[in-house]
Amino acid sequence: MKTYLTTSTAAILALSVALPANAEISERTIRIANGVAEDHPVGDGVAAMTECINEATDNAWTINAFWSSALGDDLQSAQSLRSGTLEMVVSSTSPLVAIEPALGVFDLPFLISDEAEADALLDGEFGQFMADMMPEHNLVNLAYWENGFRNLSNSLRPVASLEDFTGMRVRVMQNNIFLDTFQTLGTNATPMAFGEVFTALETGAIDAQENPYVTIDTSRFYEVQDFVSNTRHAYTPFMVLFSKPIFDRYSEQEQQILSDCAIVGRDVQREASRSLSDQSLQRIIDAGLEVNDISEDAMAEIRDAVAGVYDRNADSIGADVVERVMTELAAIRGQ
Ligand code: KDG
Repeated sequence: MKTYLTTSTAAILALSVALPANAEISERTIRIANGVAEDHPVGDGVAAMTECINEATDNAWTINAFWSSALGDDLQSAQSLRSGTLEMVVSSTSPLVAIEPALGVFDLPFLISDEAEADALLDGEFGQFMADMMPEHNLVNLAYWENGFRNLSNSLRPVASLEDFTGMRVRVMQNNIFLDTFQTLGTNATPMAFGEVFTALETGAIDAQENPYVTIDTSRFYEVQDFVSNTRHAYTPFMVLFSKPIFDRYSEQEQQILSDCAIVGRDVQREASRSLSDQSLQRIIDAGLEVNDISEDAMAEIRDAVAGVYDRNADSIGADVVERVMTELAAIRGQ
């Protein structure tokens, strides 16, 4: 596992050294759940966060990460946090709509255009507005990490137009916005937990799934798919969530260490996600998959087809939340 000592980690170190001599740091064990494999960029973020925590606590804490849904899927893990039986999960926002419907805002098709917008939105006022919804669900969001821009993979054909989606059996994350989007595109969409996707593709129970290149690579979906089409139809954030019942038992200094080190992990994880993306794409191509772009005209037709997803799901997300994200994005874009 790679290790990092970044400038921000050094800053954290300086802070931790400056902590009052009576800083309350007890011995702790933190278990981190996630659905992706350890060689996914989440692994880089966890390594950097762990190094930061070890330095700040003088190795008083033990960090144990569990990969590939070993402790359950995103939603199951988040429920364990809420009951105080698990410390941390790095989860996509999408399956958590079952806990907080407003999180569905991030699943609106083509909402975010690029990584700079994603960072500005998530690390700014809107991200804080969404994070502030978590404590009422017994969750604390420490940081937003990057799942990334999602592309369609399938075993049938290149998707180069709206018509090419027709009838395709596509697995989607478990929420109504993704279901609406892919049903509107003409597919036979099936909500499914991430841990079930590889087997469903391998057995032919489904034809397709959609995820960033780094996930198609590190979860080895390329072994059971033949085509990848560059739809970039949504940007999914990860939330680095902590159990509030457990968090509330930590001292202020310990809570600050968690928050600061999750941010250290964020910067490393995003960088790894973006630098690995091209390598993952090359591995997908080297594995023999056909990767296609989609023409501007075809993308315009696809975007138009799913534009109605916004209005149809505004009530379930919260009309104020949708309005707020659009206003924030307009400001980020200088509009
Ligand atoms: O824990 C993260 C994964 O389980 C999952 O959220 C990844 O994007 C993902 C998906 O398609 O479910």
